[in-house]
Formats: sequence, C-alpha cells, structure tokens
Amino acid sequence: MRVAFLGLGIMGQAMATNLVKAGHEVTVWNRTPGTVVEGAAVAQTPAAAAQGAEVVWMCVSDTNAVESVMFGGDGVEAVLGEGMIIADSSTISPAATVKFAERVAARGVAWVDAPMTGSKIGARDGTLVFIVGGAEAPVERLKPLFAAMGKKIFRMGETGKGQATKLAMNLQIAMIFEGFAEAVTLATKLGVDPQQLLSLIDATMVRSGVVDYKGPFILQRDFTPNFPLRLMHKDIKLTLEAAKEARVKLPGLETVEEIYEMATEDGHKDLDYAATLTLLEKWAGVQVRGKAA
Ligand code: NA7
Repeated sequence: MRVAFLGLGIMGQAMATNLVKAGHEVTVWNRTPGTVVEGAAVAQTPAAAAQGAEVVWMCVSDTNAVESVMFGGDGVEAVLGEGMIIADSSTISPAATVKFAERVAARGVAWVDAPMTGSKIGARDGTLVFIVGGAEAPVERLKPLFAAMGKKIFRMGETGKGQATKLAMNLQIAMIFEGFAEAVTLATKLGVDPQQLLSLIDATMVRSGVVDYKGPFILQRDFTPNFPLRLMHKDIKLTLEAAKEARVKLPGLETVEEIYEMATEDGHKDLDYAATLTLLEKWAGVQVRGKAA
C-alpha cells in the first residue's frame, strides 16, 4: 500500500521501518528533519507526504501535534482525497479524535484511531498491540499494515473508542507501577533485598506484566526512556480530563498525577516513567538496586 508516515519519534521510526520491510511504499515526514527510515522516501511537509497516499499514518506526541499535522499550514487536510484513510497511533484526546474524524469525513475520508501498547521494544520487533476505534471497512483495509507493525489488534468500537480504551489501559499501567514502586521502596527501607522481593512477586498472584517489564530495569537503575515520563504524564492528564468530562472521579490517579508533576519538577521528564521511583526514594532516603548495579 502507499503509506505516508508522519512522526518519526521513538515509536514512529521503528513502525515506519517495519512497513518498509513488509514491502509497502512509504513516504515519511518528521517535524525535525534528519531521522532516517531506510528504504522510505522523504517529504518536506505533511501535505507532500500525504499527496496520493492510500493511508496516512500518524505517530506524534499529543492532541496539538495531531491537529497541527492534519489541519495546520502544510497539513494533510489540503490533499485529502475520497477513500483515503487516516490512522492515528498517537495517544490523544478521544473527544478531539471524534471532532477531527468528523472534519475529514466531510471529504470522504475515514479516521481510525489506533493507539498501541508494547513500547519501544514492541515497535522495533513488530509486536505491538493496537487498540483500535473506527468503522469496520477501513479497519479491515488497514489489516496488512497492522500485521506489519504488530501482533494483535483489538477493535473496541467506532472512532474514538481506541483512544478511550488506551487511556483506561495507561491508567492501569501508571497505577500498577506506582503500587510496585511504593512497595519496593518500603521493602528496601525495611531492609529487604529488592531482588528477592522481585523473585517472590514473580511466584505469586502479585505478578504483573508491568512489573515483569520494569523490575529488571529498576534493579539495574536504568531509566533510559522506553516510555518517557513526559508522555505517561500527558496520558494521565488526558485521562483525568476525559474522566472529568464524563463526571467520573479517579482519586488514585489524581494522586499519581501529582507524583508525575513533582518528578517533572525534579528534571526527570525525559527519563522513563519508572523514574517516578526516584521521588519515593528521595522521600524515604533510600535507593533500590540489585546486586549487579
Ligand atoms: P517521541 O519519541 O517523543 O516522538 C514524538 C514525535 O512527535 C516526534 O516525531 C516529534 O517530532 C513529533 N511532534 C511533536 N510535536 C509535534 C508537532 N507540534 N508537530 C509535528 N510533530 C510533532 O514519542 P513516541 O514516539 O514515544 O510516542 C509517540 C506517540 O505514541 C505518543 O502519543 C505516545 O503517547 C504514543 P520532532 O522529532 O520532535 O520534531
């Protein structure tokens, strides 16, 4: 398929690379030039990349970025054509997604929200799980592209439902990690070996994918970003906004949001979100580390 891929950050570059590897004809664009996707053509503007494409796939930071790539100067809107599909893998506001979709629908264009989970490693290995909202026909047409970048897709309903579900998923990741971070900080302060705590967690019902993934990084004190703290913070704020609009109270997440705010003030926004642990450590006057670190 002829695909324009817009946004070559941690996730986008790896995703576009997998599309090229699967034999698709890919043209890429990134706001800051210089990121290379081997085998892809490079365009100077979003509109130039999208010209003549069957599918425009976006993976940019936030709602404002999607709005600007789509509807700003040199945006995709100028070259929308009947039958084109916009697929958006950025995590953005579900309400804004519905508005953007209505705006392109007037031009005969379908919008599929396709945020994903699986982090940097999933993007690199083509094992992402896509959480999708959109009409059945365009989602079906996108299947070869989903297959090139991921291992599973879950269609959660019409446009916007992918984003809504993604927020509900990241809410859990943030809270599960916070629970683990508080437990490992307390245990360490009380003299328990964190490595042994992790082995115990692994053998019990406390085990979770989040802890399986993040535990070893923490024992190594490796906070290089797989999922940057600033993006998780963005998702938490989006979730609280969506909850407020829907008159849903999320007291646990409100507290966790404050921790992300303070970790940002401490200068950790570009580290992995696991670096929120360092705040708990600072308050406790302790550091969690495995023997090897
Ligand atoms: P990164 O690595 O921070 O990449 C963000 C990308 O978004 C990067 O290509 C940015 O371009 C681009 N960006 C940011 N703001 C804009 C604006 N205003 N206009 C155009 N492009 C922009 O994030 P990830 O790849 O980890 O994640 C991307 C999304 O997936 C995000 O929503 C996550 O929550 C999930 P730059 O290179 O800075 O010029």
